[in-house]
Amino acid sequence: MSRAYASTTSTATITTAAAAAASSTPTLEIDAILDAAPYVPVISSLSSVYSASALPAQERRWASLVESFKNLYPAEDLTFIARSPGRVNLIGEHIDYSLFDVLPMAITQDVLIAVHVGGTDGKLVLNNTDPHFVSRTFNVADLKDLEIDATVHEWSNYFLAGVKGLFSLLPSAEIPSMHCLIDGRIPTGAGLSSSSAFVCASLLAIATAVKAASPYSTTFANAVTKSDLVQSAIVSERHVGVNSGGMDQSASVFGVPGHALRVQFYPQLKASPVAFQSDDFAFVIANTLVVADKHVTGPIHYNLRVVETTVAAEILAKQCGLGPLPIRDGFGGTLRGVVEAFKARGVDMTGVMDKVKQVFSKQEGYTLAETAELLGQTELEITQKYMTRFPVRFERFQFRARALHVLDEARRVERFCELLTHAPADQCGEDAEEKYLQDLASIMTASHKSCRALFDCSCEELDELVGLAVANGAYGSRLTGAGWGGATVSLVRKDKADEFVQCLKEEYYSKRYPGISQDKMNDAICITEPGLGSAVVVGSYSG
Ligand code: NG1
Repeated sequence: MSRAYASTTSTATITTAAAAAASSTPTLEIDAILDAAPYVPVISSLSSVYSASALPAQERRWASLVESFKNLYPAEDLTFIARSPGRVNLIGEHIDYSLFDVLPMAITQDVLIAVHVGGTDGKLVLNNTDPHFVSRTFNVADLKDLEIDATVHEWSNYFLAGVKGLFSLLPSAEIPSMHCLIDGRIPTGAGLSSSSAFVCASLLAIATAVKAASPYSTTFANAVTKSDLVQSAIVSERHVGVNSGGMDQSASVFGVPGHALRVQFYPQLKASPVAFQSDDFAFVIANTLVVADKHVTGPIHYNLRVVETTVAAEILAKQCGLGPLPIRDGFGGTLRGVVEAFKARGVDMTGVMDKVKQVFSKQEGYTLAETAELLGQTELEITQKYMTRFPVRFERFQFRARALHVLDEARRVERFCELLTHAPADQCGEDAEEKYLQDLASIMTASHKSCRALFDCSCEELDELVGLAVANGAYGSRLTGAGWGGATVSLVRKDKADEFVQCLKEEYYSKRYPGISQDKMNDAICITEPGLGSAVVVGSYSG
């Protein structure tokens, strides 16, 4: 191991830009980055966006995007390119919407939106470099009152969610004519947050365009703060039909190169970059190539889990006499609220898990009628409150298993961060290093097991990839993101990472998908580096 294990963290509260700026007394490097730079950065060189290893391929891609933009809109200048990345979650799955901390990091793969601002046609034109997504045009004058039909799976809805976000930030904004070309390189349904990256990039593009078109503005820098972008993107993505947490948008906007991000949601949203002090390990993302489309399967998967965890919290509060819980985003109480209420009564996490087992003693789950009895509400009241805006389908709610996963996963995040940030320097040496990596990995492995057995969000292909990863030298491996398909993340030694990737290509991709092309495999599995969050790029669009 090249450096001691001690690593650094610091915290930047992101309630509002003004608050962040006012409270900023930066004592640590990362505080300085976030507090002194509350706005999404405006950058003129790709070398500030991508790592040296990613840069050559990205330069080719950006040149091709600029070329395509010129061919599509020959008479128009390219005003700027808005960019937001995907993320991989290292630990903390399905607990953001219960307001527990998570540990994602922004990745290289991203969504780019090339924009011309300032035409006179009064149109928002959306084109995509992927020909599957056909061109869409809207009158900018109609955008304010536009309703998104979440029942229709339509690619431009994600951009329109950004429009909604803009109006929630700036209700009297006038969106100028915008002609856009979008290039997304995050595989969809892979658990790498392509949808949030698209919404964040869209909101950033529109906010920047509004600033650029303003007669009072001489620059379009500082169009939107990172905190406003995150908070507004979280709420606006719900217009697309998913009752989402806030992890993805936070990672996409706040990403810091070389760092994971500890994202906290309680008592308020906070992002704390966590540096990896060791150069010796790497994370490998491997996509099962099973598309997990939570916008389609929301009623039986993602949105149902949000209901199960929310109602479990409400029942615990009622049955244990905790009083009313603080409500998350107008939806319901949270398991974090339950834990905090118990903490105030001197009950620790193990005690709370015991209460969960007592209150939810029926292992087979609860019907709606049984749920109504536990909550002291009618079935209609429960349906209207929790299952109308985001409809769900179920036979029995699995309160016990879901709540136990959430509480234990929250503890795993604590332990993982503890290991990353406070590992003592005197642990240096081969054996200590081995033990350190094994400790981190065992937390990841336990997380996967819990996702599979308690949260029921894995699938055969994810389990197979996790098994193959461990059999081929990974210290630990787990599904990342929502699950039900999508990708795994594995902890490997950096010097073994290429060999590891090759093994998975042979043992998973070539066997499951005979005849798969090298390009497709290279897209599916990669060694990942924590990268920069959202940015606006202007200028030469090169390194
Ligand atoms: P992905 O993997 O992007 O579908 C979803 C949620 C996250 C989080 C994870 C599970 C959205 C936009 N994202 O991520 O907030 O709950 O699942 O940990 O809903």
